[in-house]
Amino acid sequence: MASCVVTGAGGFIGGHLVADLVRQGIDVRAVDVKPLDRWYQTSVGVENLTLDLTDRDACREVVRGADQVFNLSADMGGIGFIEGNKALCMLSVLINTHLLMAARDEGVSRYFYASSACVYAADKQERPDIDALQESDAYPAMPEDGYGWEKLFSERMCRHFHEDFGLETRVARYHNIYGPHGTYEGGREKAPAAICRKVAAAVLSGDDTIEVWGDGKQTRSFTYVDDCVTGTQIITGSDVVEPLNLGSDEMVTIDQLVDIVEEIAGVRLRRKYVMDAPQGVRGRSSDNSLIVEKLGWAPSTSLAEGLEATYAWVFDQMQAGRSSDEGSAQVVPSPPTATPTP
Ligand code: GKE
Repeated sequence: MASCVVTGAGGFIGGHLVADLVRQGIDVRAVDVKPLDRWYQTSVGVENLTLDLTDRDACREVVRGADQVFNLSADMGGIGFIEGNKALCMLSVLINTHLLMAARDEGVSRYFYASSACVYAADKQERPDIDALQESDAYPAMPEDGYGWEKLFSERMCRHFHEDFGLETRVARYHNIYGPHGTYEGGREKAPAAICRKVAAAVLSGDDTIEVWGDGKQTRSFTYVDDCVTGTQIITGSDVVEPLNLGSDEMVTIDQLVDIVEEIAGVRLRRKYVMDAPQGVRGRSSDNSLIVEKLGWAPSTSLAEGLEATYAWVFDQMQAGRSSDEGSAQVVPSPPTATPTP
């Protein structure tokens, strides 16, 4: 019997989560809509399934016999993708809705939903020097159009399945997760991977200019994938039903992000600012007071440290001529270690 189901397991965060669960000796059933040869990572000893979870019967099949469900599946990407694909992003509502129904009907004991900082109200993110976002800033609701509305709606669906049906739901609001084994090209990539790709391309080609979307003064906080995987499990194991930020509170401008990647790569490049490219909100960062108060934990990997690993991986992929969609690493689990606790 699989004790954990991870949906979106062929994607970036899902692949890392599966690998970490397997390292702890946990039985995992991994699911993605993509064929297995396009999963970003696969782990040895896992039941891997290719299924379309917008379909209600598929959700029931996947959840059957499982103790915990981690729902990380969604049609999504960076701002370049979500601004131009609002309907596709909103269709992910089918996945979470059908998975919740299946989890309720099959007696799942814990259900985790991966939400996003895109649920936060636009009027709280209009300046680069915004106050970091507290969980209460999601209301009155004015989330990112399309993607953010779907995330906010699905958060509430989790809440009401808890209140009305007693399903133990847990929700994290991810703040721009980055790291190795993620998308770095093709249109869905977020800023950290995109900037790593652009700097690596300049290094490999000898070019001295890169394009940066916007004026470089917009701000974000970026969260390293290992923190995301740890935080996801801590939140799932906790008794906190309300959504919690899962994000770094190290806020930087996009120019500072580029500075750090340039320093890692050992180059200085000319920046061409593209003002008609998608830019999203002007400022965003995570306020971690609530997660620290409730769980005594918050992400701690510095941006420089996380980008060092990310740049090295992106550079290697590009140098080897691999595309980010080719699928790749097979992770062989090391002996089990202790499950993270708050
Ligand atoms: N993607 C990308 N690619 N962004 C760039 C680039 C580039 O080459 N150059 C500069 N940027 C700028 C964007 O214009 C934007 O202002 C900022 O970096 C961050 O873009 P992003 O990483 O694509 O995505 P956002 O933070 O705006 O939004 C993402 O938020 C997450 C939650 O925090 C969303 O796309 C969601 O994927 C996610 O939920």
